[in-house]
Order: sequence, then C-alpha cells, then structure tokens
Amino acid sequence: MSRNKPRRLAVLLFIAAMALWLILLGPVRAIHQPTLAAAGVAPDWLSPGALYVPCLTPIPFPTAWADAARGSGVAGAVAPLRCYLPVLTNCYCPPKSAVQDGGFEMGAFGCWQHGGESRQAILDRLDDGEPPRSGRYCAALGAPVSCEAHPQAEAWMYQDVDLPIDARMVTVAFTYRVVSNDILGWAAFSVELRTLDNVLLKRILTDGYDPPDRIAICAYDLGWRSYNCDLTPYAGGTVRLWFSSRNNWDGGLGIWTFVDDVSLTIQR
Ligand SMILES: [Ca+2]
Repeated sequence: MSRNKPRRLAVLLFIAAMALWLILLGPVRAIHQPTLAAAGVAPDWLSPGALYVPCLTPIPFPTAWADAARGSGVAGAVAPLRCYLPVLTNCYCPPKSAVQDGGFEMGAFGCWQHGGESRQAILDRLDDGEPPRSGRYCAALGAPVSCEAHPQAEAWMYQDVDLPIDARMVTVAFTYRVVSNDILGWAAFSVELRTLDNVLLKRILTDGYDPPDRIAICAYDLGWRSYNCDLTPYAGGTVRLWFSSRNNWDGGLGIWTFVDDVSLTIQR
C-alpha cells in the first residue's frame, strides 16, 4: 500500500500538469483579426463565434502563416500581432475605428452580433442564385417567405465602432438589396446609429418598396443599392451600427435584405 503512494502521487501530478497545460497553454493562439479579414481566410482552429480574450498585446510574432494565406509565399516576416486566449462563448471584438470584416469575407458573422426571429445568415449565393455584391460572401437578414400574412418579425445585426475624436470627417457606407412582398411602412430595411445601450442616435436609412399606388408586388427585388452617411457629429464616441430587416406588423407580407461592403471612412 505504502509503495503505491509515490506512484499514485506521480500520476496525480502528471494529470494536474496536463490539465494546467491544456487550460493555460494549449488554447493560446496568435491571431490578428484585420489581417484575417484582409486575407479572407481563417485558420481552421478559429471557430466563428468563439470568444477571444486579448492577453499579452501586442507581441512580435512571425506572420508566415498569414502571408501563406494571402498566397504571397513570403515567410519569416515579423509584425506586431495580438495574442488571444480562446474560450467558449460569443465573439469578443473590441470596437475599432473601422468596421471589422464589413464584406463578410470570413464567411461567418465573426465580430457582427446578430439576432431576431427571421433568418440571419452569411451566404455565398443569394436566394435567387446570384452572387454577393462583392467577394465571396454577404449577409442576409430575413429569408424568402410566401406572399401572405406573417407575424411581425425582424432580423438584425450590429457592430460597435470607435469614432476618433480627432476625425475631421467620418462616413459610413454600405450596399444592400431589399426583396419585399410588402410596401414600405409594412416592411422595411433600416440602418441606425445607436448608443451601446441601443438608444437611437440617428436614423441613417429606411428603405423598402414604396410605389405611388401603394400596391404590393410579391418578391419585388429592388436590386443592389449603395448608401453613405456623414457621422462626423458623433466623432469622439463609441457607437453601434445597427442593420435590420423587419416585417413591421402582424399581417405583413414579409421582407428579406442582403447587405455587403460595410465600411467606415475616417479623415483626419
Ligand atoms: Ca462581400
């Protein structure tokens, strides 16, 4: 019995050391999200929606894998990267003075928060089979529905951004494509500027099918549209860019909207 004690202790110490290694060292990875967004490629260990907590930041780290992802083949380059400790739940993306993956080219919502009763998805083909506005992917808020009465429903997404106080001009720009069974008022695509508590600061855009005769047409496709808006008065704050596609009332006929190329231009 007494001879087994040291062995048991050694096994326990070994298990404890392995557990410590798994908890503290195993999950640590180096990642630079803007680099990923530019490359449009995420390494296979990066789980969309995972929470990445910044640790030693910034630290020098070889970027050979990032260069390989971009296809440049340049190895050995060194750049300051952030070190993140992945844990299990939602995405942690500190607000930046830029929209992170505004083209949705990571193929996942990533830094975009999203929700609602209607579909939220990142698609490489629109529901009619056409490609996104640019690149390989775009976001879809809502899904095609039959041209009949539906309950009130919404799909939304947002990203928080920092608007630097020394900005001389701040502009947000995006493209969107509304397909609506109903007329504006009953159904709409909306973009808003909000506080981080979701208090409305500015209605950036409300759009939908708005014919003079006010007669709805099933699955009316408004095509890709571009829009930009001056946000300079809000420089110096952290704000929320909120996108929503909404069947406004019970009995509405439905709407779905594609979004791509969301960007923030800051002039100093
Ligand atoms: Ca895109």
